[in-house]
Amino acid sequence: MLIKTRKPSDVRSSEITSESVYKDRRSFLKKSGQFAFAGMGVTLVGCSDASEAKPKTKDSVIETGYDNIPQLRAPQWLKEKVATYKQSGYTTSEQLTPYTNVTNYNNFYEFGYGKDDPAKKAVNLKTDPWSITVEGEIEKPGTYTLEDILKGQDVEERIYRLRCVEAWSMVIPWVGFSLADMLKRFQPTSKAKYVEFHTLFDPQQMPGQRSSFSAIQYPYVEGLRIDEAMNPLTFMAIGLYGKTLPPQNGAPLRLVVPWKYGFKSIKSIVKIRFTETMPQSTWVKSGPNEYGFYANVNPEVDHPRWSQKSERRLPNSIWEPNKIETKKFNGYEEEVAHLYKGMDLSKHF
Ligand SMILES: Nc1nc2c(c(=O)[nH]1)N[C@H]1C(S)=C(S)[C@@H](COP(=O)(O)O)O[C@H]1N2
Ligand SMILES: [Mo]
Repeated sequence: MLIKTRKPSDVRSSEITSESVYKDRRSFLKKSGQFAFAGMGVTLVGCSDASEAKPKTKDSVIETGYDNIPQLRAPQWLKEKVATYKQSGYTTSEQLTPYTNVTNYNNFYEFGYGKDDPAKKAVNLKTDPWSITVEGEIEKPGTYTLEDILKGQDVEERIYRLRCVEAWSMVIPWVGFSLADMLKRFQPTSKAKYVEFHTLFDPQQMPGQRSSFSAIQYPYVEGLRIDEAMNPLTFMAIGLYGKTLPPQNGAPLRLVVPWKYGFKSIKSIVKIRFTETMPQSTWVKSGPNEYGFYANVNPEVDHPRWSQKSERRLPNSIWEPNKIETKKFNGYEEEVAHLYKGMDLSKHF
């Protein structure tokens, strides 16, 4: 994302379609009875022209919301865990971003810089067995298997907006649990002022980590102040759209911090460290004048190379740019503004 400014046209119109268009098309297809599902995992063939409502090839798949979401390769116990999710009060009336966009328009630089690289190259990421090393200022350090971590942990669905620093956004139904629930179990000491997270480092599996021209250093590291980490909004996701997380979205577990730019929501976590001093996060290291530690969504503080006043809500196209105003703290001001009382957010961006 630091490499170049994305143009509004960087979502190919052939990959997306607006909700209303696909709904119209669905009813058209239902009525005409001409359409058979070809299975998921095929790119949504979209258009903004209703006259093209009939799919052209037999590979065409219409996005279907919660129906036909693929069950991915994951251990049976994890699939069952995700399936136990309950609805929660964390929701929004905004239109969900279709599964196709959520899983084919990604940032996961370990698998390349293209938005479609993660979907293509992360397919075989090995996520079982998976364990997480927890260390630093806590009473209960150790290496925990994913199963240990999820044992006795209830999961719920939360529909959150995700606002990327590149000025696009999505609305995603995650499945997971409050990060605070998990962190409390490690019994942080009074010296624990920050929490640092690391993504898997495995160049054999992650082609981006083998590149000598990498824009960022690996492993990918992110961090939160302890009160941010403990805020009820801060979420650990193990699924989306009711199923286990696709590898391109950070399987088997990733952070979701909805009031911050997307780069804080670190994927495929293998290490959590509690520290007394502020972690050195990947993006701050790579460009401290462009990416701050706090990275709170803030329309009043522009990125040095582009405005943060508005965003493209996916899916969009050049005909339907779907440009909306960016909200302070991504619309979660009521829940989190108090964390930054007295701070100059143009300095602590
Ligand atoms: N390990 C890792 N985590 C990452 C990234 C990454 O490149 N590597 N990209 C971040 C960015 S910039 C965004 S916008 C979100 C995108 O999450 P999504 O692809 O699930 O929508 O993941 C974040 N987490
Ligand atoms: Mo991002």
